[in-house]
Amino acid sequence: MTNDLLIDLFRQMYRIRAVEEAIAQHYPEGKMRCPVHLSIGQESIPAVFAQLIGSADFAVSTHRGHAHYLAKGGNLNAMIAEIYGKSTGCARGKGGSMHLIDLSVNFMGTSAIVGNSIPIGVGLALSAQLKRTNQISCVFLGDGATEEGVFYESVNFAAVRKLPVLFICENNLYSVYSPLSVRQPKGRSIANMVEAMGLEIAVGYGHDIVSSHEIMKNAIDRVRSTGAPFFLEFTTYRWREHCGHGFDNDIGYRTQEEFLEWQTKDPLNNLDQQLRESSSHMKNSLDKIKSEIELEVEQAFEFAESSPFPPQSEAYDGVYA
Ligand SMILES: Cc1ncc(C[n+]2csc(CCOP(=O)(O)OP(=O)(O)O)c2C)c(N)n1
Ligand SMILES: [Mg+2]
Repeated sequence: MTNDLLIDLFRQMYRIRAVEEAIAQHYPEGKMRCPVHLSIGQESIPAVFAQLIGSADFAVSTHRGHAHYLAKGGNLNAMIAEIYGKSTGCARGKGGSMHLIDLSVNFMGTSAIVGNSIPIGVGLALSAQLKRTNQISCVFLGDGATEEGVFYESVNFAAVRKLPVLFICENNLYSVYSPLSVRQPKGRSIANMVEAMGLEIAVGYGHDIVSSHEIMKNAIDRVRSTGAPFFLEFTTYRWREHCGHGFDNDIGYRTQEEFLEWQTKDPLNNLDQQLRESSSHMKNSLDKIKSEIELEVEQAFEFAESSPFPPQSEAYDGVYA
């Protein structure tokens, strides 16, 4: 991978992390009145996705969807304003963190209901097939979502109708406080199960950005050339509590040792170090990228804070339409 590509990956990862760190920092002020599910620690796959997908293709995501929205090119100001419940938000302040959408880049939505966006993503692929648009539909999901019935219905439908869907499962080993070991039989592979349903699959270690890039690029090419669905499973790890701005390693469902071990595998930190060691000029370039991003993030929070709340007269707009 060239240095330019690596620097771009660094930029993508740093931007996503800076946004979510700022959300975590401001959250205790009590102005964001919706739950937030942060994906700090999981930035590598969204960053790789950002490099490989443009705005023409569709994407949908989950309750933990900030990174996917940003990776697809979703408007940052509109996302932060949405989390602040402001009328300038991407869902006009009515949806909050779990209802992100930016139609201008075909980011078609996220949902608070686990598994809910999967059939929507498959339906978008059906629309692309019927209209012969050559778009593909990318469906982000967690390991927990593969335990929902609708996941199997959707995968089956995508296989039978040969739809251009790229499923991207970010397996962060947990569903809320339940590890995979108490939810699925020992030794079962999610990807192998999906392969048995008729899909091509690939599995990767999400924090290896170079191999993840290659795996995802190959999968996107396959979906585009065959028009058929493909399932990707990447291992990753969330640092913060399941829902909220804090940490929850003390409540007993995972150990501090496990958490610290995953921190050493942080793709952002590791890439930062690798790039700095690669040339003496790199430090300045990376510092410049960081300060530009920090300014952009600060301005997004100012935009959100200074935006108006939706008027009461709009309270039921779109609800019973
Ligand atoms: C249908 C449904 N069941 C349960 C929940 C509660 N819930 C919210 S997030 C979550 C965990 C989902 O785990 P996973 O898909 O692995 O995503 P992660 O949170 O790890 O990113 C659960 C069970 C929900 N929101 N919707
Ligand atoms: Mg999970």
